[in-house]
Amino acid sequence: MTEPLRIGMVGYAFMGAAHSHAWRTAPRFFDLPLAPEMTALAGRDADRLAAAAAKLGWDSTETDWRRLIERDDIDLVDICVPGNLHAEIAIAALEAGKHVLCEKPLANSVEEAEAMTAAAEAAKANGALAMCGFSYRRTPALSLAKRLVDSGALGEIRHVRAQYLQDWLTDENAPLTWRLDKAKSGSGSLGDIGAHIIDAAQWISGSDVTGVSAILETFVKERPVGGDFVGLGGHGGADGPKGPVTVDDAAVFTARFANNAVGVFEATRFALGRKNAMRVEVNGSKASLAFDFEDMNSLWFYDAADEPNAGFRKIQATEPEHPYTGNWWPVGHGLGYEHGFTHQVVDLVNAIGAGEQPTPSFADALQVQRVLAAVEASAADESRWTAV
Ligand code: SOE
Repeated sequence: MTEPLRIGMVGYAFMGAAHSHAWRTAPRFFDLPLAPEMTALAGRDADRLAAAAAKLGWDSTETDWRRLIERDDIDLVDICVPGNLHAEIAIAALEAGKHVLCEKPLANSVEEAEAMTAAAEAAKANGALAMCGFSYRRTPALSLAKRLVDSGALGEIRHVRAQYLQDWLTDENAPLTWRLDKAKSGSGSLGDIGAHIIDAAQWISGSDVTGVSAILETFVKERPVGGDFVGLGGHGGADGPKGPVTVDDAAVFTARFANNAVGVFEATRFALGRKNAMRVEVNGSKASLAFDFEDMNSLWFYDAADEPNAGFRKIQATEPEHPYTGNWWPVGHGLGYEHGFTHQVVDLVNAIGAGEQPTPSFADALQVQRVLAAVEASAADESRWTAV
């Protein structure tokens, strides 16, 4: 009999649905050392919470996350709420001896991220482990990119080009949701999607960003309060009351890495036509690779050792020997957005089972947070070069 791993999750919106799906699916496709049980879901509104628990498959509910943490039948707390709540919940859960999975970005400030990292270090000594949810690391093609860099196939890394392009805020009447409120989200495109490409760039290149020069811009300064919220954006009432957008709409920056590579980063929710173009391109001394989440099962690879003019070759990352893919469908059948979350749970449960630190750790996510802070400081000071 496999021992249970009893999960308590806080939040049940977009990320809550993605994580619920992952907890349910992971043990059905992967052999895990512990059996995840969807024990309790927490949220403030009792009616909506009950409906979400029924739909997503949770056994019980708590209208106060503190109560969730007090429960003896919870082993792991999964945090899927806006960033302003991450630090308080994560630290309380770790102090109570629970494992923690926390959505990205880790926090809304470096100070919070430092406190969370210190709590994670202290908890680790007592056997409780913490991980941050940078789910794109678990996309097979991007994971393959990391494997190729680690194998030395690219040689010395010289350029990292990373973009995260969406367009769901282009409608000026998209409502003023929490993602546009600095007090709740910490920042805009920068933290919401820029954090993903910073993490991916540092992880794949194996090197930290050491300095940046940045521009932040807010194109639409006021938006309707309320309105119909559909998916991420939706449509607000154009004639109703408006409130201020307090975060960036776009973040652009150049960067240096510790290994001497140079980087260019761009994160925006205003790139019309680009729906979820999370892109990473790396140029090394021997080879290059390129990835675009809008074609997420493919990795493009150019090897200077190939015959001249061979061009980039497309690797379909669906072979059984590619990361994660052997547990799914036959070659070429492809995976989707939700699989990244399932693989995240698989890696986390395996690490907990082995008593090893899962990655990205809170310390890894703190480094991302430091880059976010440096970008904001640089942008606020006419793009001055700012050390991380
Ligand atoms: C919204 O921009 C968002 O949902 C992000 O918050 C997620 O982290 C990303 O995976 C998709 O886009």
